Amino acid sequence: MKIKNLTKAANRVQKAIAQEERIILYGDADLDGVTAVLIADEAIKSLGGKVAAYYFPEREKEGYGVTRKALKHLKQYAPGLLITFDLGISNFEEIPLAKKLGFSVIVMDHHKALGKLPKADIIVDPKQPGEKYPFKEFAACGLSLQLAKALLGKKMSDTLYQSMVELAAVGTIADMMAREQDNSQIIQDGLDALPYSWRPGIRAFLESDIFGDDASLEQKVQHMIAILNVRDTKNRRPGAFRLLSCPSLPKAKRTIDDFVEKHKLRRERVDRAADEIRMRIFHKKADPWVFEGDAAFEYVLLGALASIISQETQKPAFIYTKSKTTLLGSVRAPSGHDTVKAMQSCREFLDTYGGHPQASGFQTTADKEKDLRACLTQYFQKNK
Ligand SMILES: [Mn+2]
Repeated sequence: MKIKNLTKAANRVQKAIAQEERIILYGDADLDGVTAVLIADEAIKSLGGKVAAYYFPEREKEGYGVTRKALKHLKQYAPGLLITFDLGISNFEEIPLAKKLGFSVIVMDHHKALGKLPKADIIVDPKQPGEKYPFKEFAACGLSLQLAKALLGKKMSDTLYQSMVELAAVGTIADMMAREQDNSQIIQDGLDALPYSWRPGIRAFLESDIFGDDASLEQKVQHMIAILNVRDTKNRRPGAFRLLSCPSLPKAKRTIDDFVEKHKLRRERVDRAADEIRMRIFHKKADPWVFEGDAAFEYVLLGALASIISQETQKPAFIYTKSKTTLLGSVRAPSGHDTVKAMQSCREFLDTYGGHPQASGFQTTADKEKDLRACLTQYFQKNK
């Protein structure tokens, strides 16, 4: 059995390659999105196709998903085939806009559909209504690997598969997807392939001295992921994308040195902000959840902060940055909580929200802060 619309998507990409349409790969800037794009890129190139453009939205500047800013930039490539990875399922307005600009749109996402589906040409999302494929916990890079398999068929050589599955494993682990069924196969194959990688960006890690002598492969991968998570976007390319597609080993090594340094500085900033939050919640031990924001909390650190605080307190943690007008937040929660459902029940106080039950995000206007806090407090008192 195949994932719904996967063959359709593969056929559409095949047609685009054959007819030399402009193909645009559009991914979330996190490691899952980046590895998903890289896998699709390798599949398309190995079939003789070309990719006209890559796009990774900068969340802090333009928001999450398919953004208007992105479409403004990408319309120079229309008409063409736009494929989105790790996002798109909730872009109800932007996808019709992309179509109006002349793009065919394939959405490859693994996020839950919010009640309806965007009007894309093809949607591959194991969590969409009507999906019969039993396994739903793919990361976007796992879906991209399935697409590559469908695209390449018998042309998928062992070497090609190994080169793709190492990326899929890294992205699946980074996205903290359940390590079961299809995912455990991806992770196992990927970890088997990784030590023999040809990819300069991975070779450079393996040959570096950043790991302890007795670090296991799994520990090395976790360390690698932490460093690849340094966003460091240049020319619209996230650091992980630049490093994992870097053709030169010496250059990859220099890039890693730079990222290690940046990672260290980032760690220090996270520690400082986490201390501030710990101090604030010290007297709120009875609260069933954490809701803390500050203009000084950097947007790029929110995910890390929410996950530290949620782990320490074992409560859902909503951590946000605020300007005079806007609140922008990241949410993490222990298993058993559904933060998307929580926000759904308070949606009148939110502009946008979405993600996974245990890892999500939101945006709203500053004047709704109090009401949002009150509404969610009520929700978490009822749903501890
Ligand atoms: Mn993802």
